Amino acid sequence: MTESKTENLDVVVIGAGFAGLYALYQFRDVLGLNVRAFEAGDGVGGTWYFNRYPGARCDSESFYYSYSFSEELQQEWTWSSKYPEQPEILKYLEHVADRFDLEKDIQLSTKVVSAVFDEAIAKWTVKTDRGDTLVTQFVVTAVGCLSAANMPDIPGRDDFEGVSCHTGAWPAAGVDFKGKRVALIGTGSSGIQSTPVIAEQADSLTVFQRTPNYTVPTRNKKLTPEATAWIKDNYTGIRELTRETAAGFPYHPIERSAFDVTEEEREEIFERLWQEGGFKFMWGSFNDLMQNKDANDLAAEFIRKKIREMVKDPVTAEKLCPTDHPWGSKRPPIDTDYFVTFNRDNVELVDIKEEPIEAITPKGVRTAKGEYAVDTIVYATGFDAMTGSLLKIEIEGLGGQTLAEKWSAGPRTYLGLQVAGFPNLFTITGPGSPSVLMNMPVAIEQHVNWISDCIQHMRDTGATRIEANLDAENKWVEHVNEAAQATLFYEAKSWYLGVNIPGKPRVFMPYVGGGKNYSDICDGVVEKGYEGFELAS
Ligand code: NA7
Repeated sequence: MTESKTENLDVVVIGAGFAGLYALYQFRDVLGLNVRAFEAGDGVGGTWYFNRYPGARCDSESFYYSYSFSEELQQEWTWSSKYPEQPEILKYLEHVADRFDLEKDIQLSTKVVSAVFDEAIAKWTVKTDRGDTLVTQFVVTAVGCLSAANMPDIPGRDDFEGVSCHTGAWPAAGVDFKGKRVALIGTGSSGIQSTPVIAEQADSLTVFQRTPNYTVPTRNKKLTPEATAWIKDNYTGIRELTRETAAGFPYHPIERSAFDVTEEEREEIFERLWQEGGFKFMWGSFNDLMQNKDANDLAAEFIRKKIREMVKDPVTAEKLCPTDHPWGSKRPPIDTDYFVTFNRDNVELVDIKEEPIEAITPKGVRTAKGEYAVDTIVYATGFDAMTGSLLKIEIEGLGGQTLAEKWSAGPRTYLGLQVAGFPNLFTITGPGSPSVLMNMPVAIEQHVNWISDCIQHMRDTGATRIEANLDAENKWVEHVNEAAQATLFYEAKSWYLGVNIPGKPRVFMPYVGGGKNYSDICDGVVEKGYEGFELAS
């Protein structure tokens, strides 16, 4: 604890990543409110501050995985490549913080530990781990959907004598793999991105895989001056298109079923998109891959065929072939040289369904078949997604009810923006909104703009308190569930459903209805006088 301060504010923003930085700018510089942001990291950047593992890069292309709110910003910033690496994205966010003079209102290295609503004054009292007490009208969470690292509770984990690190909380000083024997646990996006890079640096790498994953090549490339000029000339149209589409990408998805074409044509389409790389394999191929299992099987089989072609050892290839879930039903990674890395002499794959991990020993990882002695263990084991970071904060709403109590059977929100019983609390990209199923900056800007308009509306009309109505919340939760059940998303044990965290309620958290459809719903709510919300003075 350092010195104790008490401040009166209009808005407390929790987090200073993509969402928190824009929220601070919008509320402070556009609405003119008294705002303070709190950030656990020693620097701004959120996800891009903490996920500095080797090979970390964005899966969305730089020219649309970026802010659209400032024409000057988008004209002055030049991206080096299609899919930039973590250091470049962090530099971009630091530039944004600097350019808009945001840092003076961000308290770094500070965690918000509690927020309690005082009904008598319709304000929140927020406390931090550094002894601050803030009284504020609004609390806006910008804590990220994938920010509470999941360290698996493996017996003996803390007895390991070497270096342990989690991809989502990577040491700022980096980890030296040179000459080391490394174990990597987890084969989601983070494991898939880091495996080839660690394999190049380490003496040996043993990848412990629980579930094989489908991944499509990224095929990153430098942006030429001509491509950059085209992007900068066309930003207006690009940004409009991101707001018009389901996933927040500036591309219209193909309106074609996998069964509208012949087998040869289908192979040719998959092959062309495989060569092109990136998520286009999904939205640029056929429109029924996430609805129709037969269509999905065709894409899945195409990827398995590619794995068998790339991986020389047939036993390893088979272990790497996913068969237990439809392609895309878990968040699909994209990769750079993942599968061919298993052809290296210094890389071994351990299928932990065949030989479960029994313990971490002082010297390494012990499975049912024996001990793997290593110097370093990399946990690429993901996150307590969407709710983890929110529930780490003791949030207490009306009648002393905590958010943890309210969400004991899974998250419940209205539009992913507010929670009944928690007035004047807004959750940027909260559960129940499209969030992680979209290009995040587009989802974030839509949410911040909606919240900002709402606060302005309250100021204009003299309202001091807004709360989601319980009935509207119940209907929205039902709608979010129904939308997911109509897709193949329910067929995977994914973090979308909370299955990766032992004991977490199995509730599909993001809204699959699509970004454009969702933002229309949010706009419709406003047009109907904030339907489903109760505003009061
Ligand atoms: P993910 O996608 O949640 O992947 C985590 C991986 O770790 C996945 O392969 C898990 O296997 C595995 N895992 C999790 N817990 C364990 C335990 N206890 N033992 C062994 N293996 C385990 O996280 P990422 O960080 O890779 O990616 C997160 C998001 O970042 C990604 O979706 C993109 O949005 C960007 P499982 O599949 O659960 O069997």
